[in-house]
Amino acid sequence: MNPNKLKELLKLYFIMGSNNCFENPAHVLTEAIRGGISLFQFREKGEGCLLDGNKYALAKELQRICREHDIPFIVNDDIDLALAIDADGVHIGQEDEHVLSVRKRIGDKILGVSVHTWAEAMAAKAAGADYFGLGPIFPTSTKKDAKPVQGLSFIRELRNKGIQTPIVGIGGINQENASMVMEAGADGVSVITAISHAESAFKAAAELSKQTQDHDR
Ligand code: TZP
Ligand code: MG
Repeated sequence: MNPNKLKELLKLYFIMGSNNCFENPAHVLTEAIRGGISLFQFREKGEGCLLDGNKYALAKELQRICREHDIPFIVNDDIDLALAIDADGVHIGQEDEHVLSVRKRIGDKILGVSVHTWAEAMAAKAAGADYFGLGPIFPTSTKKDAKPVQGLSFIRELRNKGIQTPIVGIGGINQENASMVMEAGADGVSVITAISHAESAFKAAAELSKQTQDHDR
């Protein structure tokens, strides 16, 4: 995808699965969209997550909501699911299928890759990643096997070295610190609980959206 168009989409990237929600996931997503998210990732993993047909059914339901509002729908890890439902893209980590092989399978769909080092970033770029996910930026309890907190230094390093690839930060990002992530050079922020656990997903998304829009460069 065109990097500038993707940078716009990454501004407020909401990630969610059923086990991240206290309320009906379809409702949480609808409210988040109303609040102004720009991209959605279906991440159905971890304790208590849905499997097989139930996972598929929720993916279809959330995808339909995204389509109604022109929000691209990204699938975490599960390339088979992404292909089966014709998702708009996938996001993978270093432990998942190799970037090159995923790129071959998904054609020109959006491909995001989590990277933690310069070498990982360069390899992901060479293999066809459209954007980098960097994190955890701040402490988070949402991902149990998260790598050590990296702060803003890696975002700054990539930008200082002239890397133009779209970057989104993840991990512990909320209304208080989102603007720091943008200032460091990210194109957007991805959040799970700042929206999914908020009393109002609408208000949380609206506030975060304002923070990221204010950083138009
Ligand atoms: N990858 C790195 S941190 C993280 C993922 C999926 C979890 C982010 O969740 P939260 O609730 O926004 O901190
Ligand atoms: Mg993964």
